[in-house]
Amino acid sequence: MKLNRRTFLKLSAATASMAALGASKYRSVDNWASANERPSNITTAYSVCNSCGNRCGIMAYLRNGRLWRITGNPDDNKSGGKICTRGHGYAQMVYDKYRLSQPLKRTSDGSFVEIPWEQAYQEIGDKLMGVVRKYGPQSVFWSEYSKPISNFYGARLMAALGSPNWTTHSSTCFVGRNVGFDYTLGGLPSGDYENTKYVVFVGRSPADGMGLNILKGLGVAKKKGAKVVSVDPRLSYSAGVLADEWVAVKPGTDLALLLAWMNVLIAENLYDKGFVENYTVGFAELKEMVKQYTPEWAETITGVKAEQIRRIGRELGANRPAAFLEPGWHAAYGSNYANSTQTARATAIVNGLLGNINKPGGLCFYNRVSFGGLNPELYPTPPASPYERVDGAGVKGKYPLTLSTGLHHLLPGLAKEGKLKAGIFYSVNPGRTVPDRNYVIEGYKNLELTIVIDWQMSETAEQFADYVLPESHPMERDGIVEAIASSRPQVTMQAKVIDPVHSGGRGLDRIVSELATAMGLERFFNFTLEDLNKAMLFPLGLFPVHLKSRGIVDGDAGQWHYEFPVDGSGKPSLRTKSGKVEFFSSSFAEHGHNPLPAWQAPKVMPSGDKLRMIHGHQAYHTHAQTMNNPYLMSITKDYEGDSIWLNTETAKRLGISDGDTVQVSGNGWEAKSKVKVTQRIHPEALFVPGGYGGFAKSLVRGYGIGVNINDFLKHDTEPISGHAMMEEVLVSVKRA
Ligand SMILES: Nc1nc2c(c(=O)[nH]1)N[C@H]1C(S)=C(S)[C@@H](COP(=O)(O)OP(=O)(O)OC[C@H]3O[C@@H](n4cnc5c(=O)[nH]c(N)nc54)[C@H](O)[C@@H]3O)O[C@H]1N2
Ligand SMILES: Nc1nc2c(c(=O)[nH]1)N[C@H]1C(S)=C(S)[C@@H](COP(=O)(O)OP(=O)(O)OC[C@H]3O[C@@H](n4cnc5c(=O)[nH]c(N)nc54)[C@H](O)[C@@H]3O)O[C@H]1N2
Ligand code: SF4
Ligand SMILES: [Mo]
Repeated sequence: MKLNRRTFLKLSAATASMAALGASKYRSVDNWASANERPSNITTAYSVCNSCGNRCGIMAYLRNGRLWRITGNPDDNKSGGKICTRGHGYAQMVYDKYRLSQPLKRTSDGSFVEIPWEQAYQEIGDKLMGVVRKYGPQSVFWSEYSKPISNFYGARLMAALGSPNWTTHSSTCFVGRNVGFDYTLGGLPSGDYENTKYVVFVGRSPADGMGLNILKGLGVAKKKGAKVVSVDPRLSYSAGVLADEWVAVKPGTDLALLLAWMNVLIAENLYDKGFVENYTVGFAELKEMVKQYTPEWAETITGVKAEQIRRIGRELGANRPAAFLEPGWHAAYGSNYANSTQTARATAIVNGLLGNINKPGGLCFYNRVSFGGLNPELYPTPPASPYERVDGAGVKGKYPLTLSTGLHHLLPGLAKEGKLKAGIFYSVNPGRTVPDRNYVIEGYKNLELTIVIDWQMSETAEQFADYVLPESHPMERDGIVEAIASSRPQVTMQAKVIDPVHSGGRGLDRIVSELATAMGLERFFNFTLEDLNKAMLFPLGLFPVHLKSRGIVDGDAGQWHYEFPVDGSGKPSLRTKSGKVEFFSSSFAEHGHNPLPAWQAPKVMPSGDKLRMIHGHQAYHTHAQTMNNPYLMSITKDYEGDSIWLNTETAKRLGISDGDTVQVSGNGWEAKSKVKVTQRIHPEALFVPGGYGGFAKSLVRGYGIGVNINDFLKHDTEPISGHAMMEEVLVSVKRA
């Protein structure tokens, strides 16, 4: 598994090409645009990139009113004024011929016909109210990829109907991480990247699963000599470009590594004693438990040499408090393994031992701006639903510890059981992004009413929508004001920068308000998006026009200090039960879960020629939504980005060569793929990139290209935070 940096840099042609796209070509636009010689047919406008959860500030350049280029907004303190390849590609989709332009209704032969909006509202409204009357409001759900606009309008529509089931994508993304951190640190802090001396990424690759704030901060820290370690079964592009050391862990075993670091920090007295004494609970129990988890023990589980584990543990201790384990997002403990929630707890605990909370170069809970809201006397707030969530999120005896955003991968099964009867999908494509294709499709097909709101077709729309409502492209509409969280809190908003290309599309605020009106619920939507934005900005002394003309404004959230949070009487006030870092979680114990993150193996383990299938994001694609994007798909073609990765030794043993077409089988699913044979992947793993394997016929540019890990997964749920398990799968591979 050895590889020197020079060979790697040659291999990373894809990254180099993206750097070229992102840096040299567009830098010249910035320079040119800031000069005073801008021709009069070029105008600029500010907005926010809607292509992923990072929501970077952007500047749009229009030539004769047509979107021409976008660049990062230099005032964005989080992104540092940069945008990624996907930002460029996403924006250009406004002019794509495959965009939806009119509401669609499914006919009896399964095809779709265009219908006017008024008819769509009337029919959907009647049917939705019919479902509510017949089965109760708890039989209706909302599902979304969490976005500011739908967080508000989706949740409000469900409340107006009396449904408790407003749901986001979180159970296939980050819920294990958040629950682990919430019950240990009382929330999810950010890394103080710029000031750190030592950072360990455990299954987080910010140059693939883009995190521009991380890349920006590390650029500064590395110039000051900071060390970066990447724990990843794969030498990711982040590991290759940013890391000083790669820890090639066996996938699914990160918990053992983390326990061994606790062991080293405690056994060698490298932890922060003052911090542990004042600001943590459960140290004695933790100390007792981790005695057994020596680096030698962890080597037998993780495959990482004991000396390497011990040395990194010592380096962490020597650099504290300006050293941290990055909180991660999806891969190692967001929603992949049976041990993910406890792995997230363990990550948070190592940080607690390092005493790095709110310290320079550590993990910080930054201030956030506080928005106002609509005056309920003028704009009545719908009452909270009296029913329990059908997916069991927050429900005693089911998933009481999980987030209020629900468990969206459970919904198809609940539809099959008849507990859910109607659903609205906004900016989410479970037909392609949720594990177990057959479970998802067969489940959702039982719904009596399915509405998809998107700007293009999707597997979800094709497979089970009764109505598809076209939202206008984000470049064509305003959004809700939002906070940018960083050491300097800021406020921004997604703003309309071009006139709509199609007259048929509408923004979600309008779609929801008009649909609610068709159902007689207009009293809860008697305001415009502008009214809402004004109400939210009021306490900040701002108006939407300020954000439209300036893009980003610094919010007044008070001076932020590097201090452990305390209340008025000086008592620790983290948002945990005790106000302190909880090494021992009494909440976990109360609900029958281990209060300490003892070693727990993942559900399945590779052996012989059975390999673990793992996945990860690709710098130039967003999940499955960019599979029909001609610009981004051309990068896939140029760099054979849809190839799966197989380790050189493993490939040799199986008689497979680089570039071969292989057959992959597991859990009753089979698929063919091109293979990239490389030393950059653990011998027991097979890596599947991104969200390929599209099967929506109307998304022609991605149809049938590559494979998708979800096809090889069987529906399953981790019991503590209730997330999906997206890497608990073994496959075999042979030459096709
Ligand atoms: N195979 C595979 N599965 C995955 C992942 C993966 O990388 N690979 N990643 C996992 C993770 S981390 C996550 S977060 C989830 C994401 O899961 P999803 O949210 O389902 O994924 P996406 O493919 O990003 O997009 C869903 C849909 O949103 C639409 N859309 C985009 N912008 C807008 C908009 O402004 N308005 C409307 N109405 N629609 C819009 C897109 O056209 C697309 O159809 O997937 C998870 N599942
Ligand atoms: N380009 C791009 N950027 C994105 C997104 C996108 O779709 N495209 N989506 C955004 C979203 S919603 C998310 S959730 C984040 C996700 O960002 P990340 O959390 O970084 O997630 P992944 O890309 O899934 O995986 C990161 C790394 O984890 C490794 N990995 C896989 N299994 C294991 C394991 O068992 N242990 C360890 N230690 N490592 C493992 C993979 O090889 C990969 O290099 O990215 C965000 N940014
Ligand atoms: S990271 Fe890229 S895709 Fe995500 S918001 Fe920023 S520019 Fe857009
Ligand atoms: Mo995600």
